[in-house]
Amino acid sequence: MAQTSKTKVYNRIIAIGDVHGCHKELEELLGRLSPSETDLFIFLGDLINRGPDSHQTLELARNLQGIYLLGNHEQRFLNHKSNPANLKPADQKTFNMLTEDDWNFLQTFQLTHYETALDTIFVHGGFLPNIPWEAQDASVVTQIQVINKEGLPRKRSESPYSPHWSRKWNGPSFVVYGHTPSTKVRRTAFSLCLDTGCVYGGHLTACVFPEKRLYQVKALQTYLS
Ligand SMILES: [Mn+2]
Repeated sequence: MAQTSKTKVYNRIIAIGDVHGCHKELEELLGRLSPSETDLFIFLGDLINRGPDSHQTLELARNLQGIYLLGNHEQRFLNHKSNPANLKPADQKTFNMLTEDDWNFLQTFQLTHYETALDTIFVHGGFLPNIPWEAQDASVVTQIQVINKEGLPRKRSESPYSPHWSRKWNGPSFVVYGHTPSTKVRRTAFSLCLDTGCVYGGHLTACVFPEKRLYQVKALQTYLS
């Protein structure tokens, strides 16, 4: 049985990778998982934007018993709520869909979640090695992909020959994350990435703990290339 840091005991802890507004795929994935009162869902961030319907995605997610992690997209939206002119042009469609309830929900998203019984940290982007994970900035944990020669966090596209942060992470805690899309689930001894690029026509992936069983739904189409 997977226990959480809250007092309640859950049978399953279910982590879900980047949904990016792919509400139909999320609905299908949830249908296959058959959520119950004894499940805890952990969304790994970037629930919104890019895909077809961020509003419906947030509705599906918030009706579960869940923990919702902040992705770089949620962070950008929250930073620009008072000044949407600073959002990227492609963000406008999502911005126009969000209701007051959606905004209130986004404000509850947290940076990290730690499960004691699993000795596992859940986060959107990841961590720098050699710094306590609890002490790392929001801009690092929501955005890191690779680590450059100077030891700084960068996007993969900015520093394509630099190693992924997960290659440098040697625990001791296990990390489950999203944000760096791959066609397949990416693993190391101390990490697991569940962003399998649904919005790019890949898959939406869930992982059920403690057994680490994967569930995947194929994207209905390529929403973004
Ligand atoms: Mn992201």
